[in-house]
Amino acid sequence: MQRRDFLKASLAASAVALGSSASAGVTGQPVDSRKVSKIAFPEKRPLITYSDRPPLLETPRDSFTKAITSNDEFFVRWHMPEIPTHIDPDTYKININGLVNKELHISLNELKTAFEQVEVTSVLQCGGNSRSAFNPVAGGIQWGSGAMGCAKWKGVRLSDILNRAGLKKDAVWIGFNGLDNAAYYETPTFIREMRIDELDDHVIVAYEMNGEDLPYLNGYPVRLVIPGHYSDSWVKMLSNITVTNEYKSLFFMDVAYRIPDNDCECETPENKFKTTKPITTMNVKSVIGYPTNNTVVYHNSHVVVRGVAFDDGHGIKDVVISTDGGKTWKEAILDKDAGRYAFRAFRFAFKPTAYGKVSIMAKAINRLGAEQPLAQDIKWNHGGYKYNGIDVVTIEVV
Ligand SMILES: Nc1nc2c(c(=O)[nH]1)N[C@H]1C(S)=C(S)[C@@H](COP(=O)(O)O)O[C@H]1N2
Ligand SMILES: [Mo]
Repeated sequence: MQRRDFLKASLAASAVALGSSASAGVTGQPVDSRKVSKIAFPEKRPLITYSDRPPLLETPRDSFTKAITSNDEFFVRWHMPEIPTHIDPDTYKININGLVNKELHISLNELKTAFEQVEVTSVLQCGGNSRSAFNPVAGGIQWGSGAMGCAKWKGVRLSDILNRAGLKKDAVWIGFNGLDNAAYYETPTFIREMRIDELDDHVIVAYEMNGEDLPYLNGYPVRLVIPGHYSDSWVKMLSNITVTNEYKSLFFMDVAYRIPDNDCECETPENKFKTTKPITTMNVKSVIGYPTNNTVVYHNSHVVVRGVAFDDGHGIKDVVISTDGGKTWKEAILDKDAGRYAFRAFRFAFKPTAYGKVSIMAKAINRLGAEQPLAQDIKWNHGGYKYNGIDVVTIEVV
């Protein structure tokens, strides 16, 4: 059977009945039972590895039982294969130019001493996280649920830096450029453009992650942190900030990380919607960290389901859990709030009374009342962005 046919056939399967470990594209179940690699990258423990050049590393699902993701297990995504391997912290400069009154060349030392220092705990999630749950398959890396993490970031407000440079009256766009490069000069480097009015005080130029220097693979020595927004705009190894009054049509702004510009943000594989818009703020989502697919537990034992929930900064109001395929839902206990942009860890205790395969579902609801849709109600888009179906893991009760 062709892959496509297989996927069509599996569409008919119930979203909660299957605990299949290896098959891709079972509706609503991201494939996150892939094995971690035997080889570890510098500053990282072994992670799920899709490519080593550029490095594409996913955090295993079982990490998502706690509010902070540690640096050595934090996922990694680069678009460009050429990443500088020698960065001298004594000579590194962030350049601010374009439509500014005064060009700046800020050293790391100046960044840490000549500006107000701020901290924010925030989720960093790729817009393509959980893409493998889309059915039919959507193009791109078939991430499970681990293209995300939450860290405490420290740095300087972007607005403080821009104020020091002084924006000219006609300034509209800001381009952010990292030091990574394409292998061929025709391909663009990684540049993001944002409208100045999209950026607020929460945006920081960060040099610290969970109390340490940023790991090299997470953008050492500095990266943008844009709480509440998908991480394609969180430019790593940030070296240049250019203020302009025209939109430059750069590859990543024009092609990648865009969704249909209609109300449902959806389309079909056959009918691509003509106009697109960038993905920006994150929708409400939860991921179960324990148990995971195929975990074996004893009948009538005390099982504590644990996971994390988050949204774009409105804050999580409730997480509800079902252990009967969605017929009944009970409230999980939320751990203490680590800030509106952070993971909200949750716990739910239950005693399995059935034998065999049992599915556990988690649904997060935010303070606006927005909630995760059922997997079968997820709207499809070509890029496979913004998946936030109710999370499902299927365990074995013996
Ligand atoms: N310089 C640079 N910054 C980048 C990227 C990149 O390829 N180059 N990828 C972006 C995307 S799409 C994601 S998902 C995040 C990943 O951040 P991480 O590797 O720290 O997890 O970095 C963003 N910033
Ligand atoms: Mo991404």
